[in-house]
Amino acid sequence: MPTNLPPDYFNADKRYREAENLGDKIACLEEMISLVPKHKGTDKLRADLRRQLSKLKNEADSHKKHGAHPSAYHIEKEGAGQVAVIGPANVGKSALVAALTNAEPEISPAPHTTWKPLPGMMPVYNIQIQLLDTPPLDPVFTEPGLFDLVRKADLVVMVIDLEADPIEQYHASLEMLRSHRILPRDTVTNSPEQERFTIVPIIVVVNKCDDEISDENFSVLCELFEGECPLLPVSAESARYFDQLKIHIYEKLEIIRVYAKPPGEEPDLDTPFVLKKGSTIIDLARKIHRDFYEHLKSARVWGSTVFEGQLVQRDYLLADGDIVELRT
Ligand SMILES: Nc1nc2c(ncn2[C@@H]2O[C@H](COP(=O)(O)OP(=O)(O)OP(=O)(O)O)[C@@H](O)[C@H]2O)c(=O)[nH]1
Ligand SMILES: [Mg+2]
Repeated sequence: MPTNLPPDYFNADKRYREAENLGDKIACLEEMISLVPKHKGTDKLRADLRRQLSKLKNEADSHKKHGAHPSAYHIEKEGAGQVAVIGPANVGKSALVAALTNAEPEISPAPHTTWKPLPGMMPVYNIQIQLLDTPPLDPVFTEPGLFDLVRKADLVVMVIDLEADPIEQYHASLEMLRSHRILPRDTVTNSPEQERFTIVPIIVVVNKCDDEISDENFSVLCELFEGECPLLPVSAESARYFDQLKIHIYEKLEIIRVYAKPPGEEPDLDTPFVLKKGSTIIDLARKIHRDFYEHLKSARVWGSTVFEGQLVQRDYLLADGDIVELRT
């Protein structure tokens, strides 16, 4: 056994052995792989773990084909991005997901209403983003699957409650994430210790900002929060600030919408291709079809170029809203 494996590795290993379903086993293995320090002495261990992981993933795929149920915490990504809505009990996570998406989670004044995650699709501009309602963050009741879900999400929306103790809720939630080696991207300092953490982009949302009076309380909260992180107000009940929240989610996902235009035809502006920010012509070609990727001869762009319909190179950096004509 190689030396200098961190204690967390053994915790993950223990959970891996105890895990009862494939989804949880895969998540634990992925965690273990991320925890093994990279040096010659661990080459064999890392190779063994990877082999095991690929075996389990194959098994999971064949289960899926035969209709077996994966973990409730494993939710297939759909749409332009997967956003985990997390936070303490009763802050209004389910109310927000219900108001912003087509999902119909149970909402109740009693804490711990939600017991398993539920997806819903939220329209933003002309695309759909997947929101996941989740059970509350709670030091006693939260299942490890919730942290796996957070690690895999493209973005986390942490909800706190203006009417409760939002500062305490924020710190407690952050601490729970940290104890599962998850850090908000904005707090990353590049210290060696943080190498073993999963870094996730997080938006902190203050719910129950229902009216002007709560806006004043929100301003006070922002002052107290100075130096921590930006806060976004919202009210699931009265739909206040929904547009602002949706745009913020879109921007934080760091995606762009690009429209393909067949030569000599109009572009279809209703169905964009969604790409990561920083994508190029060749990334778009790859996304559309293998043939385009392999046989791409030229590309013209309307939008971010100096001239309309300008000929560009394969490594041309695309921008949100660009219209692209690819020729093979
Ligand atoms: N005033 C006000 N109440 C809200 C708002 N959003 C939710 N609530 C109320 O807050 C309570 C909790 O809402 P839920 O959506 O069930 O909260 P949750 O975070 O999903 O709770 P758990 O599933 O227990 O974690 C309910 O009584 C809601 O009606 C809001 O924007 N304003
Ligand atoms: Mg709920």
